[in-house]
Amino acid sequence: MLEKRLREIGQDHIADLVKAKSPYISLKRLEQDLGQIDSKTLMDLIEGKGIFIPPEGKMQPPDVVPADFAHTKDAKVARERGEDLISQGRVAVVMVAGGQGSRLGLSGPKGALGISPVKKKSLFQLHSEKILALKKRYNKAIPFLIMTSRSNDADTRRFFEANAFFGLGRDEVYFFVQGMMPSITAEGRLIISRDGGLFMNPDGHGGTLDALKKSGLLGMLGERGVDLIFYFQVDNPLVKMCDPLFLGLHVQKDAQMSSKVVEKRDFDEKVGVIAVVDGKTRVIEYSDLKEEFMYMEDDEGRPVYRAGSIAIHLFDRAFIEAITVRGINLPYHKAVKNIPTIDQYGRPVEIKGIKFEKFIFDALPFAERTLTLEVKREQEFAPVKNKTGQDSIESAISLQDKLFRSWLARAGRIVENGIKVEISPLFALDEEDLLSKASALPSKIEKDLYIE
Ligand code: UD2
Repeated sequence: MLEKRLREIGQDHIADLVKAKSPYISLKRLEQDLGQIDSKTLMDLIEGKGIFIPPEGKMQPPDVVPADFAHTKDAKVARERGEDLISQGRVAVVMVAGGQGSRLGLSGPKGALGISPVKKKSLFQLHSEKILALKKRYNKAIPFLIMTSRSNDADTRRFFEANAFFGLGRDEVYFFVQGMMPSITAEGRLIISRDGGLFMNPDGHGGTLDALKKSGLLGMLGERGVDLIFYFQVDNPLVKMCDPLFLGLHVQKDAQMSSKVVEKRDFDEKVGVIAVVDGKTRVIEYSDLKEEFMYMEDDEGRPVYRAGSIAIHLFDRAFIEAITVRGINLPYHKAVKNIPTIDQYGRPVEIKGIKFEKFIFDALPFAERTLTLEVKREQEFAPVKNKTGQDSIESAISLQDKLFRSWLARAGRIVENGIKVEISPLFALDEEDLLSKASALPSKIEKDLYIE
C-alpha cells in the first residue's frame, strides 16, 4: 500500500527501500508523513507549478496612513470605533508561533524565550497579559488563537498549562497546528529524514489560513460573532495588541485585509515592503525586491519603497472564509537549504534540497480593499530574530526598556541610565494608560523597577 502510493507519486527510490525492508526507514513515520502530503500539490511543485513568481507589472508605492495621523481628531474617532468593536466581542487574535527559531538556535518554542527587561517574562506571557489587560479594560473576552507546528505544539501547550494560561481562561486560548510540507531534491525526489520518515518543514505562516479553516476555528469565530482577526508574529514583544486605531481605520475603510508598516531603517533592511503592483497591494519580500526599487530614492533621499511590513495584519473573517472556500492556494516560495538526511548506509549527511513555504501576505492581492497604517518603530516593533546584534534578544530588551522610560518621562519620572524598568501590560498598555495612573507611580526611581 505504502509502496504503491510512493510509486504513484514518482518516489520509486523510497518505494524500493520499503520493498527491500531497509532498516533505515520507519514505516510508521513514512505513513504519517505521507498522510500529510497532498499528492496533487506535490506533483505540481515537482513540475514547477504553484510556485511564487515575483510580479513584473507596474510598481508604485502604496497609499499609507502616516504615523502622525494618530494625533488627529479623525484618529480619535477611528480609535473609539475600534474600542467599540473590542467591547462588542467582534475581535479575535491569531498569533503565529509555528516557526522553528533556528536562527536563535532554540530547541523549544520561541515564545517561551524570556524577554522582558526586569522580570524576563516570556513572549507568551507578555502577549497573554496584553490580551488579559484588554479583556479587563473592555470587559469582553478576546479569543486568543495560537498557531503551532508539529515540532512545538506539545511544548507550547505544556508551557501554557504550566503557567495557568497566564490568567486567561482555558476556554479563551485555542491552539491549532499548521500543515507540513516535504522538501525535495532538484530532481523532485522526497528526502528521507534521519528518523526514517520524510524530511518535512512547517508550511510557512501562509499556512495559517488553511489551518484556521481546517481546524474549525474559523467557523467557531463566526458562531461567536467575531468578524475581525488581529494577526501578529510571536517574536515581537512590542506588538500593540488589537490596536483600536488600526481596527477603527480598517472598518471605516471597509478593508478586507490591512497591514501595519514602519519606515525602513535603511535601504536594505530585511523586511518586506508594501507596494502596489498592477493596482494590487502586496508585500514584496526583501529577497524579491529588485535593486532598482530597493535603492530608489525620493527627493529627500529616503527609500521610495520604505513601507516596511512588520507582519501585523487585520483580516475580515469573511475574507478568509471567501478565499479558503474558493480554494485559493497561496503560492509556495522556494528556498534552497542544507537538509539533514542519511546516505545509503544510514550515515548522517547533509544535502541541498528545496524547502517550500507559503507567506501570509500573499493573501493581500486577493483583497479588493486594503489599508496600510504606518506606526512608529520604537513604539511597536522589536523583533527577536538573531542571537546578537540587530533584531536580537538584547536589542528587543533594550527597546522595551527605552519605551517604558519614555512613558515614565512623560509622567515626570526620569530614570537614570543603568537602571532597568519594566511596566506590566496589566498596569498600563500604553503611554496614555500610564499617564492616567501616574499618581500610583513612585516619585523617584533609583533601582531596577517592575511596575504591576
Ligand atoms: C518576516 C517577514 C518580513 C518582515 C519580518 C518582520 C516573511 C517571509 N518575512 O521575516 O517581511 O515582516 O518578519 O518581523 O514572513 N512562522 C510560523 N510558521 C512557519 C514559519 C514562520 O508560524 O512555518 C512564524 C514564526 O514563528 C515567526 C514568524 O512566522 O513568528 C516569522 O517568521 P520568520 O522569523 O522566519 O520571518 P522573517 O524574519 O524572515
